Amino acid sequence: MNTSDTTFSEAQLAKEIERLANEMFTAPLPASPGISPEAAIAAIPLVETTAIEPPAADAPATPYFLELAGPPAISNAPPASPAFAYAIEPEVVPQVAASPGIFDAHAVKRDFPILDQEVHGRPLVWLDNAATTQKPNAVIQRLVRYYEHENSNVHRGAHTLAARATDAYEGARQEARRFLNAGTAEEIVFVRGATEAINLVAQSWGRRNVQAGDEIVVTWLEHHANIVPWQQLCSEKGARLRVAPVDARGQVILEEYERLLSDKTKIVAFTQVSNALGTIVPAREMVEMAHRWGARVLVDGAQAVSHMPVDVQLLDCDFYVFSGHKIFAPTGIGVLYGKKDLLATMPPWQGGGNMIADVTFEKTVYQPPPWRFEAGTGNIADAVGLGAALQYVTALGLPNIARHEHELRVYAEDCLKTIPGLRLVGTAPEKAGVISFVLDGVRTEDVGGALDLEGIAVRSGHHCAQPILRRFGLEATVRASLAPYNTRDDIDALVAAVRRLQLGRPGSFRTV
Ligand code: 7TS
Repeated sequence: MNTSDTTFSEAQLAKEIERLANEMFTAPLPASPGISPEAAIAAIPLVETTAIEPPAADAPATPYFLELAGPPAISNAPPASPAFAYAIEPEVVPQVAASPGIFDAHAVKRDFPILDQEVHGRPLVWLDNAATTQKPNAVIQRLVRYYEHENSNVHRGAHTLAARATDAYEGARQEARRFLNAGTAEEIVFVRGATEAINLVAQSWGRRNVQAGDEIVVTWLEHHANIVPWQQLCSEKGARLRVAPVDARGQVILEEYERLLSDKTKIVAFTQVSNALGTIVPAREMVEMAHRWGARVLVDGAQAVSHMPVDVQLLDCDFYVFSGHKIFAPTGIGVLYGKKDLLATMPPWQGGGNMIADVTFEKTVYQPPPWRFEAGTGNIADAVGLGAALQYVTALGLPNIARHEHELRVYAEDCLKTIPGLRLVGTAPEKAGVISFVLDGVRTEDVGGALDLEGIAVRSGHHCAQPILRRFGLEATVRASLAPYNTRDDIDALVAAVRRLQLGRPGSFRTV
């Protein structure tokens, strides 16, 4: 199929991609030998836990014994002595009018020890932030403190370290609540990352609420993590995946999106910022349109949270997901936000310790959310690290970050556009943090390799978002992605190296 803009209308393209998406994923899932873990869990009778007995009067009145005291009491009070003053106003889109002059990217860079090194004899320039971000001292030191002074399992134990670890873990949940402006910390579920969060919703909410003939709507911008779990669900249930198209600049075509919605739509799942193009979608409007049809909405914030203030109450989304490692926290930890009443209707998707209130061989009584969804020992230390990262970002100020990155991106795009044979991919007016391009006559992996030889890290490939690249007739792009520690020097280094490559003179000419 020819995906050039001139051959197909946007609507035809949308239909074609939707047909292919459904065709590819209607094959039945392979039969698993024996009983699957999901089936085993589904076979355990679900007992709603709103009727959990309160802890006995003589039970210790601490949140540290999940098994004895029921769920820990979570309050929304801010920590007694916050490390930073939280000065931002929640916003849905970047506020680029933050106070000028107070943001110093060079100073921010000094917070990140990994950036102070040479690669191939050149100062490292990290422009692969959409894949993962580097970690500031504040996060590294928080992990050190945790392992040196606090390490224990949580919610179980009379000893001091168990209490410290529990406080630190639940404190991080509070931090995530504050960061997203969720109504209560019970709406914050710790997961491995955005991928796991989406799978959790698809498996737990989706299996219970999506039936044959129902529809799930995504957009053409999605990362595979926000496509595959829904395809799996559609395949299992006989539901249909529908895809909202984007225009030639990489913006969701709202009229087409709206046309896809109907009373068959059970859930809409879309990314707030495209990882491949950087497009910021009109999330609040899209949530509202979906809600008019009674559909639930999941917003994938993996590429949004480090670039713009997010307020889940303002967005009014039902679910919001993000990965810690893309916002200066460790890998292996992330957040699923879900509206409290909605989470309370959802069965667990994994069974085990920590998520139960009572187990007999006949039945299991589950904890209420969020613990119901956190089976087994969680990633305690990295959750604590996530809390430190969110504090760090808040102290920098997301409006400042948004303004700085906006200026840097516009500067980079203006410079790159002057290079003959370079094509920017994704030119929406509202973008965050991502500059994707291809260079005539040079393979993207060769661009990536040549830049690496100059100490510059970018990603080249399909960015786990093949449908959107194919929408532009491409299999791969080179992607430079920004963080608050990037400077104009970094952009100058990138532009100079790409220019040399384009002139056929790859090599070691870099002077910055
Ligand atoms: N959603 C979006 C929009 C993403 O960009 C990514 C990861 C994910 C979900 C999945 O996040 P994970 O932490 O669970 O893996 N995106 C990228 C990327 O652009 N390059 O590497 C990973």
